[in-house]
Amino acid sequence: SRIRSKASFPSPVLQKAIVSRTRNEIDEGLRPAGINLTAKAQPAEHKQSHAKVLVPEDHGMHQVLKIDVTLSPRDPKAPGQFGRPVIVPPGKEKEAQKRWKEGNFNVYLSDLIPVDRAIEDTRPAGCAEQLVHNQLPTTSIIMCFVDEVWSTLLRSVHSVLNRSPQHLIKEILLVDDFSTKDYLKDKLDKYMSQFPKVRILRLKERHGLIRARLAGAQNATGDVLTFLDSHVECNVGWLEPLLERVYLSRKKVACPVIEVINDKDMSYMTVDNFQRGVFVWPMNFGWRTIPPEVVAKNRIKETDVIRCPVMAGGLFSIDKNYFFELGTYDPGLDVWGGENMELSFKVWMCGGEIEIVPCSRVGHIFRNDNPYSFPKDRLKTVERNLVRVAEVWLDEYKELFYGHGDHLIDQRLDAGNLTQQRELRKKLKCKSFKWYLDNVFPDLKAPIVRAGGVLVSVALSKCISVENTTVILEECDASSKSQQFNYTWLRLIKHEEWCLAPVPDKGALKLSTCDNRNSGLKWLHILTSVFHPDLVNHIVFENSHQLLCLEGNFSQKTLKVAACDSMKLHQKWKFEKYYED
Ligand code: UD2
Ligand code: MN
Repeated sequence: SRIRSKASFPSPVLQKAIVSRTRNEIDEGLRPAGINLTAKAQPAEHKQSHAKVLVPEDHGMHQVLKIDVTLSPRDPKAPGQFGRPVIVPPGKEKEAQKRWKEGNFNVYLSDLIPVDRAIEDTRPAGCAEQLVHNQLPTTSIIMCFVDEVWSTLLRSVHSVLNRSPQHLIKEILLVDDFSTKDYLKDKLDKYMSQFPKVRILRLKERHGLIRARLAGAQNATGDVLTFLDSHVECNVGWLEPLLERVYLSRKKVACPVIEVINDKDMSYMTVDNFQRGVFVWPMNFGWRTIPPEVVAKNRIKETDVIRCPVMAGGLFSIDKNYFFELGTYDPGLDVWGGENMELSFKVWMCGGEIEIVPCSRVGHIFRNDNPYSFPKDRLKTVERNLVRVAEVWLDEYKELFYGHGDHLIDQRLDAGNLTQQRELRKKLKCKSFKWYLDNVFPDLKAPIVRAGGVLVSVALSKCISVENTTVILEECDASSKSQQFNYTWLRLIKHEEWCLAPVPDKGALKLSTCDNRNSGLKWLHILTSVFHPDLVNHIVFENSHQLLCLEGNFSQKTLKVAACDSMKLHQKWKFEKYYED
């Protein structure tokens, strides 16, 4: 369905061979907050470790975090260790199946895997040697959750604690979005109390992930906000490359490469390099690989930062003050979905940048369905969110969003009050969506109308021409102004500001003032044959009882609507140009 952006996720690639690890072993000791790992934080300890420091500290930079090579997983033989796939033990299949729905992934296996398991260091070669500034800003990690599975929530937190330089983590804010599960109350409080940096913020009612993140942001004390989902595993050295980008420019929003924690066997899988976050109409997020020839021609390296038209949404670092300057998220967005589009457009159009940082990698459990309930209908919630985004940010291109949807939601859906969001856009002096398309996402196909030029009768080779407030058939003349029509995404047949419409109950035609919401003006020009193979090239008007088709009569130079008939050549039409693929 249109809102499951993850369907377009590229096949979660090459599970990397499990190599035996002699260097850079990941620390698997349950390491409570308070142990420093970097040269910056604790130079003395760092010198003792085996990690090499290439550049002395006074040069102002240091290498990204290396985990002390002398540390090794507590239990190297434990299931899932090093990110290996796990198999449900014989006889336990039923139980595993039963527990699947607790999180819409293999919860049974997750519970078998150590909460601090090691995973492969999947970074491209060169990342471990990269330098970052000593003066990196601190960050608050914000993790919202609603009824998250115990073991995955813990694994998320441990991966942050164990694989981040201590001094950069101001706090880990767990925002409990009104969970119903008992274990997420006292038991969680007690468990997390061993980690002084972990704070739990409990919301008194369900906020949805967007407003839950905002609650987290309002309570954060770090310089940078780093948002994470509650079922992730941060990989070695994940944090510093993100903060480095924000440090270089406070208007950079830095995203890690999102890798895949397999929902069935819980293995940690890497993904292809050179992927950008993009969207396709009607605003579905997806990843698209930069074509190999572009990579070659521009000598793009695997470690190079990638500019992204949109972010996936869940995992990113943003300067806290900048986030508030941008007006945060639209707080009118409900529960789930669309907020990644909103923030992406806002950042780009209002002077910022969104980047994927290949040296930062975080695994995430991609699931086929949300494991929690939506207070209202799920589809409607997401569509409403997207309508808010479209109405505020897409300018004239919003028609492409509506036109690609399954139905014309702008007519029915109350997206709520948008005044504040529109004023914010003005106040921030943000650029147009056209600018965004030209400069940030030039490869998006976004023709402003579907078809245009002269409208030719296939059988008669004559063209429709405007005469007073109606239309007639004439010799075609592509240069004639009165023969120019556009077929819009909202299904209007437009001549300048006038729209073609049937006169109700008469069969005759007229030109009326255009109105995107008036169904009395909407035509379906069928170009492909999926639903109505018999009506390809027809121009169909649907009234309450039947399908009417635009029909030409050359001897009388007239046009009318009549019952659709797939055999009638007089009902077949072609525009001069079609802008879709
Ligand atoms: C993706 C994003 C996710 C968010 C989402 C909506 C990634 C990896 N994930 O879907 O972060 O941007 O798209 O556009 O990019 N949650 C709440 N309250 C709610 C619903 C969810 O706290 O009412 C939490 C949830 O427990 C999870 C996070 O919000 O930690 C994201 O939800 P998700 O994992 O269901 O979203 P996902 O990964 O399908
Ligand atoms: Mn998620």
